[in-house]
Order: sequence, then C-alpha cells, then structure tokens
Amino acid sequence: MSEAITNEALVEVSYDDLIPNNVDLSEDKALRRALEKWQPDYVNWWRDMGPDGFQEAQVYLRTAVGVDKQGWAKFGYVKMPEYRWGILLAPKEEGRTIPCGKHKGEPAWQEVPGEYRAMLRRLLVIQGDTEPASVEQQRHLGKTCPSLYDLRNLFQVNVEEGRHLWAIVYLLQKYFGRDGREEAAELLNRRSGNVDKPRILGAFNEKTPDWLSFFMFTYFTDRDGKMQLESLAQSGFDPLSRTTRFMLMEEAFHMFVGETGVGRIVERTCQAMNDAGITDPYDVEAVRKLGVIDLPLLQRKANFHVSVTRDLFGAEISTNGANSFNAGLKGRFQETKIDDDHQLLNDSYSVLRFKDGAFVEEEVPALSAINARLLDDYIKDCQGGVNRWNKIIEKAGLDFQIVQPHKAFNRNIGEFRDVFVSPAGELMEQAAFDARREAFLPNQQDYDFLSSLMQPVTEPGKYASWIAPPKVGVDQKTGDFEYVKID
Ligand code: BYC
Ligand code: FE
Ligand code: FE
Repeated sequence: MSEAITNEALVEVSYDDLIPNNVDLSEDKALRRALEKWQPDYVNWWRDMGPDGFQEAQVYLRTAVGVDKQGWAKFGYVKMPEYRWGILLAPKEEGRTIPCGKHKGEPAWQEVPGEYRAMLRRLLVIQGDTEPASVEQQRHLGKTCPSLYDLRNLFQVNVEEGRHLWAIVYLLQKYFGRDGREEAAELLNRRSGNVDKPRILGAFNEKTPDWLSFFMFTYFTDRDGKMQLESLAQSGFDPLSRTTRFMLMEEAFHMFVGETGVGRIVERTCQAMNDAGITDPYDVEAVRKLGVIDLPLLQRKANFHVSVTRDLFGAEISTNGANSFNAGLKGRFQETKIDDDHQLLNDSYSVLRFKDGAFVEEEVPALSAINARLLDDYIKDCQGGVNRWNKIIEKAGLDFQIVQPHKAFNRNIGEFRDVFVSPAGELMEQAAFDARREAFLPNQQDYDFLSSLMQPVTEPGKYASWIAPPKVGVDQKTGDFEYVKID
C-alpha cells in the first residue's frame, strides 16, 4: 500500500528538514538512528489511531519550527501525516541550579543521574503515555465537528499532542539507551480503552464521545497536563525542564480551546433560552427542544471531567511524590516563586482527609503532601474559566452557576476513593449515591441527547445549533475562511 512508500519517502528526507529541532539532531548519529527507526512506526500509529477520516485533508495548522518568536507560529495548509513534529527545547539557562529537594543549589544535571534513572524513566513514560492516548480518545470527533473552525482546532491540539510524544521520545532515546528505545516503542503499542494494553492513567482510558466532552477535556484534563508539566519544568534534570517549558506554550492553546468551547456553548444556550422566553434552567425538556445544551447537563459533564482529572494527581499523600521532589526530579507549581527552604524537611501542609467517618484538615509532612498541594493549585487554576462561564450566564439574566464539585466527589484514587459524597460534599451511603448517580454524572439520556446534536457542519463560516461562533478566527482569518479542505 501507499503507506509504506510514504514512510520510506519520509525517511529519505533530511531529518533537519523533516524534524525541526534545536538539539543538533544532525550531529547525533545514535539518536538519529533511533529516531529513524521509530518514526515510521509513529506515522503508522498516526494513520491507524489519529483523526479518523481526515488523513488526506488539508488543515490550516500552526507548526513550530523554532523556539523564537518567528519560528513559533508558522501557519499554513498541511496534511496531518506530513506535519513536522519538531523537537524543540526552551533555550538553556546558563548556570541553572536544582531548585528543590536534597540537591537544591547543585548545578542542574545535563545527564541522567544514575541513582534516579528508574524514577526519571517512570515519570517520562507516564507523561509520554498521555499524549498519544488523548489523540486516540479524540480520533472520532472530526466526523461530528460543529464547524471547520472547531475541526481545525481539534487537529491543532492533536498534532501538538503528537509533538509532545516526540518530545518525550527524544528524551527517552537520547538519555536512556536500550530501555529508552523499548519504552518509546511501547508508547505506540498501548491503546486508550483497550482491556489488554490500556494507557497507564485512568482518565486516558475514558471515552471522548462528543464535542462537549472534548471541550471539558481540554479545559480540565489538559490543565492537569499544564500542572504536571509545570512540576516537571522545575526538574533538576535540565533537558526535561527545557522540554516541558516549551510544551507548556502549546498547552495554553489546548486550554483556550476548552475554555472558549464551553463558553460558546453556554453563550448559545443562554441566548436561545432568552429568545424563547425560558427562564428556568431546569426546564430541560423545553431547552433541549431548542437544539441547545441545558445548563444542568453542562454541570454533570463538569462533575465527571473534574473528578476523573483530579485522580490524575495520584494519592494526596504519596511516597512517590515525596521521593521525586526530594530527588529534585520534579518541583511544586512555581517552585522558584515560593518563599521557603525548598527542601521541606521540617515543614507541614494541611491536607483534607477522611477519618473516622468525617472530613478533617490534617497537617502532614509537606514532603508527603506534594501531590495534595499540586491538586490544590490545580483546583484554584480551574476556577478562572468557570467564573468566566458563570459571567456569561449572569449577563444573560439566568439564575444558574457552574461549580466545581467537592474534592471527594467520585474519586477512585487517593484519600477519598472509598467515600461517597454528593457534588456539594454531603456524605452519603453507597446506595443513596447510586440512586442519585444520574443527577450527579452524565446519564444515558444525556449521552443520547448529545449524540443527537452531533451532526457535522462543514460549510465555511457555519456553526452547529448548539454553539456560538468564536469571537475571533485563527491567525486573524475572517468568518468564512476554509480552515480544513476536506477533499
Ligand atoms: N490512574 O503515589 P501515587 C497530560 C498509580 S496529563 C492509574 O498515588 P504518584 C495531558 C501510580 O502510577 C499529565 N494509576 O501517585 C493531558 C503508582 O503506580 P505504581 C501527565 C494511577 O506516583 C491531556 C500508584 O498508583 N503527566 O500531559 O505520586 C492531553 C501509586 O501512585 C493513577 C504526569 O502525570 C491514575 N489516575 O503520582 C494530553 C506526570 N494515579 O508506580 C496530555 C508524570 C496514580 O505503584 N507522572 N496511579 O505502579 C507523575 O508525576 C505521577 O506518576 C502521577 C501519580 C502524578 C501521575
Ligand atoms: Fe500534551
Ligand atoms: Fe495538551
């Protein structure tokens, strides 16, 4: 088939042209050989598991060919399998030192410290695994896009997650020899949602069945990406710090897609309700008849995505977390801006726990609460966009607020894994929770309704009934720009 030919053709091309990079790829023979072996498998994976039905489409994408202002945002039409997945690291900071843990103040490592090799590899593999997983989760969405603008944004997110995988594979292959190459191969072998070879973390095996899920995912779950990358950007292993600092620039766009996506849905719903004279947000039947998404359903979706994403922070109190921080492999959110000794041997941190049938705030050793603290920072970071969604509802004169559920709601990892609480935080018996589950989390009727709304709109400048147009186009393009040429 033509795929094999394409792959060979790609391998023939100069790697400097094919893979924009600032890591002297052309000078590093061993690394080039490893990447040349991995790249055709990657392209095959992309063709099998990437966006279904759009491999030949011309998509108006941004490609990063350098880390400076000129190289960072080059727009143009490209077929996704031919996207140039650059390997780009943030510029080296001369004299950078390890910001935290027991090696604080020592020069940042330019090579893998032997004693932490296994720990570091595990962090890289977990991070790397999420990137292709999200592409797999989103691969069917193109067929039901609400507009060409949204379709293009989906694909931009997808190719950047693909590039994030490249970024991690670069680190594995350059610094971890044979086992790095094996892990790089495994990253292409696991599959989201597959019972035999699932992706590593829970949330990345969930389905992303509709566009509301996609927007909630990019708002809430890509934000876990942001927080974890922020924590790895503090790493004493300098190549990891530089890699993740560049990834964070792309992450901002993913969260923008999520925030504005949900915001445009909220806007459209409020507008349709006002036009129809509906004032009760809970008059769901009337609202759904307008072909828009009712606000209580948005809340249930948020409850789901928020709780599943909080599990990605690991157990609140965690030896793994303590060890990685103490080793200087990862730091806290904005570590260098925190005013303390950055070693935390004598500090404590207050963690919400469930003990003897009640919630209590307990002071625990700060080192063991590294995950708890990042989760707290994440919850704060989530609130801004939620407030902006609520502003839209308030401006429309409707009485409704989207809220983040209680920390213990619907958790499968950590302190609250065995507790049943409502989104508002009331303790419940399991039976009572199960009886209310359909009010707390998206139910079958919700999914059926959403699925009925998911009809593709591919005429330039047109939008599905349930979402408002964006305020501005991509790259200053105007309303009817053809972001994706499908034929
Ligand atoms: N599901 O001490 P524990 C992104 C495992 S998202 C399944 O509780 P630890 C992106 C854990 O692996 C960012 N298993 O937690 C977003 C361990 O297993 P082992 C991804 C889980 O290790 C959108 C055991 O439970 N990056 O980039 O301190 C689109 C006990 O672990 C889960 C990272 O996460 C779970 N939810 O913290 C695209 C950064 N939670 O080793 C991309 C790298 C825990 O005993 N990873 N376990 O078999 C880490 O820093 C840490 O591994 C975690 C967990 C924060 C994930
Ligand atoms: Fe990513
Ligand atoms: Fe992302």
